[in-house]
Amino acid sequence: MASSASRAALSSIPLFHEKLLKSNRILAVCGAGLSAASGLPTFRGAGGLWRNHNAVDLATPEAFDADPGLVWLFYAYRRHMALTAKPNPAHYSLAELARKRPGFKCLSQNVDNLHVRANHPSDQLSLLHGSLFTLKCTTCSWKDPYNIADPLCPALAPAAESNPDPTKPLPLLDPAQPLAEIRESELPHCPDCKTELQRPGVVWFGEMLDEDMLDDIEEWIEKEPVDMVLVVGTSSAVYPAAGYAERARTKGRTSVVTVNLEITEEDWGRMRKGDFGFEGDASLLLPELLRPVIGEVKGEEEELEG
Ligand code: BJW
Ligand code: ZN
Repeated sequence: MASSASRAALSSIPLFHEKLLKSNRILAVCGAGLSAASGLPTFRGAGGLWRNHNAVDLATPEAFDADPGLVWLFYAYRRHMALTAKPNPAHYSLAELARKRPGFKCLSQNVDNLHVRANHPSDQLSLLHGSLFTLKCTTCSWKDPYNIADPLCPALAPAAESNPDPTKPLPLLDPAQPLAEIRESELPHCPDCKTELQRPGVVWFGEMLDEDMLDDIEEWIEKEPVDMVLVVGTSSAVYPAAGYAERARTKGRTSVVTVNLEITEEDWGRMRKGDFGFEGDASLLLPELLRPVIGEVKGEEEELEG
């Protein structure tokens, strides 16, 4: 465990600002906690249940093969939620950091499109796990890079309904209310091969991330030493994302900065001299932490166009 003296240094905003102002090559690794203040649930811990299913268990090719209707409803609901959500000050702060620091690159595991809607420069953003708004064929190479139809098809309409009684859970989310069975024939099919189902363009467990994107990230890390890695709102439980902070570390130079609602004793114990840990809501912390570089950030959203 870090001693109380070093704990004070690890969470010192003035020391962090000093390091930030000297940092040009900055990497961020973001997760679901970044979008929590936008009202989108995280995967693990509270909020990680969808009906009586673990969200993580639905994010697999096996779950889709076993029950494509159920998995499509889960994703249709997440599309609807993400479309109704708005980027929060954390998304806008990272987007502004990208404009102010050309040497900044943001790797995000989030599939909700909120970085894009916060106008994060696209050449400084890698969406590790794809997007809820990309559709692809389960089998052939057909892809629709951006589709925001909501509902996507009549069978998925229950996922796009507003709550008739906000004092009660949405019927779709109440495990006590049975789901209408969705037949495969009612789900969206590939317009090219015609026979196969469409699926969300996200990366499920056991699937490869986009290889060109992984090569770009490797090249970026290898190019020159990294001054700072911001690890924001992620449990760092999923690879390869979880490995990038240590992968980018040059001993004695790189500060790894954890910004998370909860920092465990184990996390504090793993931090090294020059690292930082800030415990709290990323939407409040990031604007304050990045202020010396980004100033006061006013969020202006990118228009959604179908
Ligand atoms: C706040 C907050 C607030 C809350 N402010 N903070 C090496 C070792 C072992 C295993 C592997 C390995 N390499 C690869 C693997 C296998 C596997 C893996 O990592 N398994 C682990 C379980 C160990 N990885 C893969 O399969 C990946 N593919 C791959 O590597 O291919 C090659 C290969 C395959 C097989 C073997 C070896 C190599 C693909 C991973 C795909 C992950 N997909 C998902 C679903 C995406 C689609 C969707 O969104 O539905 O991605 S799973 C889910 O987890 C989702 C997330 O992006 C991801 C990470 O979750 P995240 O974002 O960290 O969320 P949470 O909920 O876990 O944490 C939220 C955090 O926020 C918490 O810490 C809160 O405290 C905090 N928080 N509110 C700040 N307001
Ligand atoms: Zn197809």
